[in-house]
Amino acid sequence: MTVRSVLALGSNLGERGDTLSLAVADLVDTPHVRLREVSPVVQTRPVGGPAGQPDYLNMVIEVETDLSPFELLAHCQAVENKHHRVREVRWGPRTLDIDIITYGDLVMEDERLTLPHPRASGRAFVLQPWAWMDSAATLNGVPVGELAAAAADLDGLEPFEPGN
Ligand code: A4P
Ligand code: MG
Repeated sequence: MTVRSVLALGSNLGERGDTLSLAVADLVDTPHVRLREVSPVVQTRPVGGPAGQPDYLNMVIEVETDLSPFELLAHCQAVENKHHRVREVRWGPRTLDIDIITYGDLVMEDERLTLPHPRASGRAFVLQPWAWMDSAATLNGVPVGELAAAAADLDGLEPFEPGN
């Protein structure tokens, strides 16, 4: 059985655009994960965390997978680790963060994995690229474009032009 899952990627250190492209390639470099859709890349102001950290690049992808939720989480974390993600400060700068936003319609709450992602519904840096990727997408029954329009961080989000 396969399930569709939306993954969100973010980077605000190093060669951000290259990191995101390589991470997408790594995520689907297994027969267990197939790439279905890719959003545009957006540049966003940091939400939370220490003041003065650099802007992020963010994007989302939709995959089809036969991995279980925890297997998919481990796979995402292995790709983060490959890109030298070091966990120091919560919400601090990072070369690569990969979150599972949805896993089919699964709703679960575990300290290692909460689905849908508990903070996604208020974050334009996830919702707006998602809406551009899939205009019919909903989260908790609400169109993601509507959620994006209401998100506090929509102001300051812009399509990323490589070279900036
Ligand atoms: N975890 C629980 N549920 C999930 C899920 N659905 N997907 C657990 C992924 N992980 C999940 O994450 C901490 C723990 O969350 C993991 O061990 C996992 O078991 P982490 O990646 O180690 O740490 P983190 O990312 O610093 O914390 P967290 O809570 O995931 O941060 P957020 O809420 O994801 O925020 N601003 C902009 N503009 N763009 C960004 O991308 N990202 C963050 C991170 C803050 N501000 C940002 C951005
Ligand atoms: Mg994370």
